[in-house]
Amino acid sequence: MDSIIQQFAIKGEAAEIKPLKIGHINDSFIVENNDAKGDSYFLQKINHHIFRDVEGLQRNIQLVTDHLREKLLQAKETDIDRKVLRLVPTKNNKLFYKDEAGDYWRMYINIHGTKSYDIVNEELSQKAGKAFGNFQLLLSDISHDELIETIPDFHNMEFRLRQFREAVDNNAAGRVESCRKLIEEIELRAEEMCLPQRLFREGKLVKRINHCDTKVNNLLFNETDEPICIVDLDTVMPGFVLSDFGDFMRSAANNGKEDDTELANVWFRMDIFKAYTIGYLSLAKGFLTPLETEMLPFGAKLITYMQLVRFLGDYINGDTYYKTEYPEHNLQRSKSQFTLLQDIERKHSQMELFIAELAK
Ligand code: GN1
Ligand code: MG
Repeated sequence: MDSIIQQFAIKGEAAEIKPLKIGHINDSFIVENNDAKGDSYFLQKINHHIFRDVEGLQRNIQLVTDHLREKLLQAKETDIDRKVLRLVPTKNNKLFYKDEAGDYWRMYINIHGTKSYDIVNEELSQKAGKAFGNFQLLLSDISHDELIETIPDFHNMEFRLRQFREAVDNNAAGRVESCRKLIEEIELRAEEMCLPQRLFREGKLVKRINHCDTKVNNLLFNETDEPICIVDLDTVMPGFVLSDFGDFMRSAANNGKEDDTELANVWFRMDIFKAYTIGYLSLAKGFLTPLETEMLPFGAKLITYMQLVRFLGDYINGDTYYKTEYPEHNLQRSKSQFTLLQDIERKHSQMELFIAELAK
């Protein structure tokens, strides 16, 4: 590991390297600085089986962070180094390092004095809504063809269903029989969930630059619980705003965990939904179309459904995509997402009513 760190243009000397248990895809480490006053670093081994164009991925991140930094400078913000991620280049001035084993590495300056939450209260949720709304606003003037789709068709539901059906047909791990019921539930909703793709083709729904992984813990808060920085920029790409709204709901408004083994814990929190929506719309109402606003609750449903499809598809494939901690982990995740989905369906019209009132 030392030889990898040596490749990057860090200031000072690296001390302890601590592996972090975050994320289902990449491997992350904190690299402490020998000088306690110096920066510490956030090192990641990029999963290049998933992010196949690492060069393009890193270019995207550089572009997005440069753009955000420029916007904050223009707005005369202070403390900008804690508000935008900063990549540390290699000593040869590249944005990643490929080691002899063929693994890809990248490094950021670790932002000090921040925390993230897996569970939020209403106040934090409202602040998060503003922060993610502002993120979309700040990135709204990047032209779409400047960014590559780091994972092609990432949030395209039609594509995700094709992939899922292929997994079911192949039955590579012989698990299909054991999850027939969930497969049926997925198929029952398949057509409904492809609505955004159809609306897009009809020219009714637009794409904007989205984060595409707005899990609650991808927003860092500062010491006084103000949002300070949005992290995990691997999937910033054009998509429907429903994605970012929906993924926050899926993660933060779930009373239970994404992989909860106690399904009674899993239900949709309207208080978190309401607070986030108020925060988000206070920023986004200036650019959202009436259709986008109206469809936000659909976003919560869609992204929870999509995650169910992705987790169950991975279970059926024999756990080739997400990291798992035990053999049935992806199945447990699928059950939790399905339980949440059902509660979102129950509360869907309440959500629509709330948004209609707000948008008045
Ligand atoms: C993955 O690795 P992580 O936790 O940041 C996934 C997201 C899923 C999420 C589910 C590139 O994100 O799309 O929503 O797991 N990222 C990728 O928790 O597939
Ligand atoms: Mg992520």
